[in-house]
Amino acid sequence: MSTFDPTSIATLSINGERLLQRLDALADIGSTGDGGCCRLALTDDDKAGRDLVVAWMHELDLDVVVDAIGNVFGTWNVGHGSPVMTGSHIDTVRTGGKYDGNYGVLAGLEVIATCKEFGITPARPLCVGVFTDEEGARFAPDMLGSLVYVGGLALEEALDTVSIDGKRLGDELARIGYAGAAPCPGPAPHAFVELHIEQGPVLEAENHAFGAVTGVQGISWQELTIVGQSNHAGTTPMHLRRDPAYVAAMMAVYLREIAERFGGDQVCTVGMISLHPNLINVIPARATITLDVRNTDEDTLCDAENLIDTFCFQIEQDEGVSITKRQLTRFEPVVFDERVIDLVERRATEIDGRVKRMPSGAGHDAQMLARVCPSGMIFVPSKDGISHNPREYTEPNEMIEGANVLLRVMLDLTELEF
Ligand code: HGY
Ligand code: MN
Ligand code: MN
Repeated sequence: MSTFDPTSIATLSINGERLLQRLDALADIGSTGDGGCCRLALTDDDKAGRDLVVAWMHELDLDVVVDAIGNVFGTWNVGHGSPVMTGSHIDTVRTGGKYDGNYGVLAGLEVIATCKEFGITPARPLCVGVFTDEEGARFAPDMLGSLVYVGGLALEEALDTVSIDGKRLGDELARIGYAGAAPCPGPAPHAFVELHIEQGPVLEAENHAFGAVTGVQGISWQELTIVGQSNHAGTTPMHLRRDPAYVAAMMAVYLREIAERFGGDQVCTVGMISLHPNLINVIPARATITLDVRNTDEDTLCDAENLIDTFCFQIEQDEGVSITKRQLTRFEPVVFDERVIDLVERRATEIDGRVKRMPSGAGHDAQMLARVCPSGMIFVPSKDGISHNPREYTEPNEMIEGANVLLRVMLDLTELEF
């Protein structure tokens, strides 16, 4: 039986000072010196970050379990039944900020610490998950660890994934000592709620304090390898060229045209372009380009992908190149559980009535947990809408209040039967 009155927890607050201190301490690991962080998945810095978070889990006397894809779970085994889980990731992109992912993990630890400090015993266990390789920046796809956890990607296939720097995921996992014993897929939690910075401009622009996240947009990642004819930059007439660099550039322009033509939530990004041999006076032999294409609507996302395929076919004919496509990620849009969204909206409104229901533009582990249990997310504003950038920033009091919403929603979820 739980020992708290749902109305009384509305007066509780997490230890904001400890949360902010821990965010800074974690940000020191892999610090890029400009306020940002670089802890690419399964690097030594990722290991050091994991070790620090595991140490904090042990300080809380949590049961710490590592699974076969390296996901780390700290569980306070109180009450009965499957746990209410929160969590996120602590791997970052190469030019990451302090808060993307880290905030949700550390706020989860704060929720448990606060319950312990105030003598609150939930009816169910509380668990904080640290999911492997959420960013997908080193090993695609993104949300890889949570995808394996929910059975969306076979463990062996995930372990054989090769990084952009040529390393096998399973080897890197073993090298950093996080190839855990717990099997994948893992057990479905009772419910899952993730606290995260918005990473976009909406909450700030519309002067909202919180986002009650309704779901996550669809994501399509492709890598195109464009092979042409390497040749001398000075002697080769333009009409005789088969130039992969030109084709890559035209692809980037075409993606922008698709986004402008579709409008709405359509976004298209070329994040990586590499040329071989990448020399000033050589028409490249090969260009490799990545396409990140997203939309909240699955049919529209498919339309964008079809346009890209048609464009590739046509420009192969026109330019005499060959294009090979590798699909790195493909997730359909996800809608969160209405009951969890309602809880987030209600508890956030208690603190500040400026709450917006909104989809997430970024991918999150919650979109994977939504496959196996009622899931949802809480957003707090991102200053200037900046993320995946050392300038990523959220006001301290906004982060503290976001963690307070997480506290209340998690405790509510321990009382809710689905
Ligand atoms: O790519 C994303 O949306 C997330 O940051 N992994
Ligand atoms: Mn994130
Ligand atoms: Mn991210």
